[in-house]
Amino acid sequence: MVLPQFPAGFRWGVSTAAYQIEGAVHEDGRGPSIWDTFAHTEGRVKNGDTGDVACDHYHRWPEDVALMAELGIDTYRFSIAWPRIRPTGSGPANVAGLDFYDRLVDGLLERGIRPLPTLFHWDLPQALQDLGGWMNRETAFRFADYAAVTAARLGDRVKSWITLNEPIVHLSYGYAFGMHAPGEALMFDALPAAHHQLLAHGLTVPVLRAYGAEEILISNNCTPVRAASESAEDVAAAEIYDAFHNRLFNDPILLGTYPDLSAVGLPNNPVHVKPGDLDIISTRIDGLGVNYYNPTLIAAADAAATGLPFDFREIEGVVTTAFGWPVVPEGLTELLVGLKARYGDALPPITITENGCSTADEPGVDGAIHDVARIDYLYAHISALHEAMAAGVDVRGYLTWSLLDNFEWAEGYDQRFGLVRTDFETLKRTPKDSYHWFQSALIAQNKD
Ligand code: IFM
Repeated sequence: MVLPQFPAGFRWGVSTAAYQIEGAVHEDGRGPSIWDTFAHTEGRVKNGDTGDVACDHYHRWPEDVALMAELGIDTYRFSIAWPRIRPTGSGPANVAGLDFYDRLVDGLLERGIRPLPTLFHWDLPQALQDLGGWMNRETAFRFADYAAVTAARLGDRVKSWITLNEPIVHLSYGYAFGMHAPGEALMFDALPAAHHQLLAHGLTVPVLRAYGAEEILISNNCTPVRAASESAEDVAAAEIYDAFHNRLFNDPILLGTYPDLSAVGLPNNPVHVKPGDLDIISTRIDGLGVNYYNPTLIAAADAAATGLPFDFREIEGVVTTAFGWPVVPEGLTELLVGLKARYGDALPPITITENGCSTADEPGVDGAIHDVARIDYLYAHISALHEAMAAGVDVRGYLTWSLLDNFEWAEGYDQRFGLVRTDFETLKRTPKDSYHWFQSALIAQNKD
C-alpha cells in the first residue's frame, strides 16, 4: 500500500492531549481540572477509569519523543494542561508546570520535531468551573491570560499554536448532553459556552502574535452531514445539524457571523453576544485545523419526544471501528471540498489535526500487534486527503490521532487509538504494525 506523493514540505505528525496521556495529576503544583472531578465521580467513566496515571507521559516523555523521532514525523501536536500552568485558573503562574513544557519543547526541537501545542483540550481548571466554566464570559479572559503566560515562556521556540480543540465536542458532550466533563445537560441553553470558547479563541490570537507566533490555528471537529433521504424534512434536519456541528464554530471565525438557528427557535442576536465580539472572534488566523473521523447521517426527529430537531441514523454497509464509528474515507474528500466550496477565499490553509481509529488489537503470539485495520484506515484516509488536494483544497499537513493508546474520555482505556500500544498495567510501549507502516510511508515521502 504505497501512498501517493505529497508536496515537499507537507507536514506529517501525531496528536495527543494532556489529560489523555500525562498522568501525574498531583505533581509539581498542578491544580484539579474538570476531568479529575468528572472521572472521580462514580458512574461517569467506563470501568471507573481516570487519567491519574494515563500513559505516565509526564515522566516518560523522553521515551515518547524518541518513539516519534524513530517514526520520522516532523510535527507533534500535544496539549498544554491549563491547570498545570494556572492551578486555580487565575493568579500567579506555576513555574514547575511551565518547566515541564519547556523541557518537552526543547526535547522535540533537539530531535527536529516541530512543537504544535494546543492551549485547551478540555481540561478546564476546576476553580473556573466553580465560577460557571465556559458559561461564564470571564473564562474567555482567563484563557487569554493563561495563553499569555504560556507564550511568554515558550514563544521564543514555539512558533505554531492551536487555541482550542473541538469546541463543538466540548460544548455538546460537556455542556449540552452531559456525557463529558463538566457533565452539564443544558441542551440549547448551553450556547453561551460556545460563544465564550469562541471569544477566548479570538482574544488569544493577538496575544500569541505578540509573543512571536507565526502560525495560529483552531482545531474544529468537522463532519460531512448527509440527509437520510431526499424528503424535505430530512434535508432540513441535516441542514440544522450541519449548522450546529460545523458552522457554529467555523462561520464566526471565518465569516464573522453566526449561522441562522431560528429554525429551531433560537434568537439570531442572543444576549450573550456583545457588540464587537464577532470582530474579535473573526480575527485572522493562519490555518484551520480539521479533525475528521466520519460523516453523519441525519433524519428529521420528533423534537417534542427527543428534545432535538434531528435524529442520528446508522450509515449502513461500511466497516466500523472498535468504537462503532463508520469508516468512510471518501467523507474526508467530501468534507474538504465542501469547506472550500462554502468558504472560498475565506478558508485558510487546512491541516488535518486529527484522524484515526480505535481497534481492538491485542499482541499476537509473536508479541507483535497486527493492527491491519488501522493500516487500511490510514492508507484510505491519507489517499482521500490527497484527492481533495488534487481537487484544489490547500492542505498543509496530516497528523494522526494518536501516538499512544490513551485515556479515551468517557470510554476510559477501552478504546485504543494509538500507533503504539500502551500496556496500562506496566506502561510499556510497543509499536504496532501501523507504526512501522507509517514509518515506511514517511521514508517513501521523504526519499528525494
Ligand atoms: O480522543 C479524542 C480526542 O481527544 C479529540 N478528538 C477525538 C478523539 C477520539 O475520540
